[in-house]
Amino acid sequence: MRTADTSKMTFSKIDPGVGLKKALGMTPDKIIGLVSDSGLKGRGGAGFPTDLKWKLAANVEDDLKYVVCNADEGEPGTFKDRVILTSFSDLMFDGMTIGARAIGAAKGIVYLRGEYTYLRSFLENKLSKRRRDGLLGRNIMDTEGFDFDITIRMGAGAYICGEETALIESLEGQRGEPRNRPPFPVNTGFMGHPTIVNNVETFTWISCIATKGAKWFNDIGTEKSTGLKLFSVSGDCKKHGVFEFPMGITLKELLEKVEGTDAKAVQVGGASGRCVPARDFDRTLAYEDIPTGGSIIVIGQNRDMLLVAKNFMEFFVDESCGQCTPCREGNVKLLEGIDLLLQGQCSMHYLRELCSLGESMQMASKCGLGQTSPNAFLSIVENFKDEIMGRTESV
Ligand code: L3W
Ligand code: SF4
Repeated sequence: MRTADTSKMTFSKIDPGVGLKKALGMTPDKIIGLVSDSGLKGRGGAGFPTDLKWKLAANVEDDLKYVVCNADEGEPGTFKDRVILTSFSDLMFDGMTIGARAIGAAKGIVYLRGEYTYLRSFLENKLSKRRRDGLLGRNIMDTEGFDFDITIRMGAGAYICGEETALIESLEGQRGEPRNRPPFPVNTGFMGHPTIVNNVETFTWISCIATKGAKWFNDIGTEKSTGLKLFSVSGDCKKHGVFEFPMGITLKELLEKVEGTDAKAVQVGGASGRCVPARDFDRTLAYEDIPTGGSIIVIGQNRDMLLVAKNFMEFFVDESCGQCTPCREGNVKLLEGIDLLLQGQCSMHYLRELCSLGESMQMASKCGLGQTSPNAFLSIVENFKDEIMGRTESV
């Protein structure tokens, strides 16, 4: 059964416009202070403090600044942003508008995943209504001198465009290939101007924090990982779908809620995440323990872990942009190695070489894709030693 019972989500209890009105009554500094007090960290996966990102962009002197919403939700097993875009887009647009006020931006862009093209006209209609209601355009909500508008731009199906600098390249009309960082987008972003790139969910929580207060959010979760989080749950459990849980929930608790306690492992964080074995289900989903953008793939007892690793590695061979050698060549070599293991033709020595290659990719790849693509393979070899080593050539 696949569900997204949105009525149980906090977002369904927040009226759009309320948080925005409150935020527009504050100075930009105060807005950033509110975000800081909430402890909110990026919900796209990397967990960078949202207040710090906004402060860095606010501090740069430039007449042109941009707010970009990363709606290029492409991580395998992740579909929570689609629920927000479908059911709570006004809260997301409110959050972008609050961000614009905080950093001094007049333009916002939603970079929408190519596969979500069907949502484009729906979102455009929402934006038109916001313009009619004075929530976009000149002097928003009668705030003298605060002008801001949002446009929607489409991705074309490349996973790499979820990486913020590849996303910006794509917005500028170039191939979606990551840039070197630094400089970070907060300094040199879209068209060379300061740009904050935040995930759909991050902007949506901003609206809730502005409505209910920083303390409300900060009181939930752990000290270093505050607040609530949406999780996309799929795989070998009885309840699939999008669920809201507090940060810091253990995997065991989560599996009880989705009726998947018999699992052999959970892949946390999608293809780029780590495979956590059952013996570690007491660990928490939190930035200080197991960080995640919210993808939870439950792996049942009967699954062949080598095929699980193969599935993820095939994805990365397809999605690597090819710009740097460790990722372009490394993913292909890891996939070939998995095939050798499956055929019983991989020696112990070569398996060790493959693990060493994966570690080099983590260190030497240019962007998050290549730095994280070996994670699934490495964590499966580490956590399922008997199952994997039993497949090596006996000579
Ligand atoms: C200013 C500094 N800003 C870091 C900012 C940076 C970015 C954020 C996180 O993604 C995972 C990876 C992929 N001054 C800064 C700074 N920032 N230091 O903080 O940065 P970072 O480097 O920790 O992570 P990352 O490379 O952006 C790492 C996955 O995220 N990924 C993201 C996809 C997201 C979507 C989505 O939201 N729809 O698709 C892409 O690679 O898997 O594990 O904003 O600028 N000193
Ligand atoms: Fe491209 Fe991979 Fe290098 Fe990133 S790590 S720049 S996706 S080749």
